[in-house]
Amino acid sequence: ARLRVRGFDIRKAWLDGPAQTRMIECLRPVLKSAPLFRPVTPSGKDMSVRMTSAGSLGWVTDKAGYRYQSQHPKGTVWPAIPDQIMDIWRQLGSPDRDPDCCLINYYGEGARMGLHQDKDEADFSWPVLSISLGDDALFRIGNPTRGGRTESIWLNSGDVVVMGGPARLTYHGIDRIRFGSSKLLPKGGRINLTLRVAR
Ligand code: MD3
Ligand code: FE
Repeated sequence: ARLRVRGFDIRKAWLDGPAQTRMIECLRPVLKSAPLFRPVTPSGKDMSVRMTSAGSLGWVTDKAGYRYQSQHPKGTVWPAIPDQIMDIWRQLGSPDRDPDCCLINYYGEGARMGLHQDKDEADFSWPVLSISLGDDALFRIGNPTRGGRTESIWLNSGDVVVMGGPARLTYHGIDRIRFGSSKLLPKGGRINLTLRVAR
């Protein structure tokens, strides 16, 4: 099914079960080379989501601020974005350019992400593509500026969302996950992949 909510293009169950399993398998070596870390906001608060990246650039945050950089906090370059993930960008993202970052967010029990805009990228004309894997997540969609009414929808494993055009700067966040709702990840939780053109 295809849903449009406030300019977000939501493809429910874009990936079937076997494709989701292949996604998790291709992420295993990526996570081995670039382990998940707990980001710290510029104000010094630990985020509840754990993160890492693949691609020439990764998104990081610490006391020095939010940014894209070419190395994992441990000092190594990020692993390449696996072909299986690039294929989804070529189908639903943009044929004109490849993403240079695949941000990998892991939500364990109780993790959430507050309403925010993604604006650390150089050019907002490129879409951002999100792939949900594992537990269900309550996704909240706001407005181009802070405040106002919001809409919430559940994202399930295999759903792909494309944020482009005027929706690119819409506030969004994850209120909560239903921990244990999916059997995809052996330890439970949710992985969200976002493909971005950072530079
Ligand atoms: C709308 N991730 O990593 S994905 C993020 O499920 C982020 O982990 C959430 O927000 C997650 O920044 C939501 C959907 C998403 C991702 C990026 C966007 C929506 C977006 C960028 C611009 C507009
Ligand atoms: Fe975001």
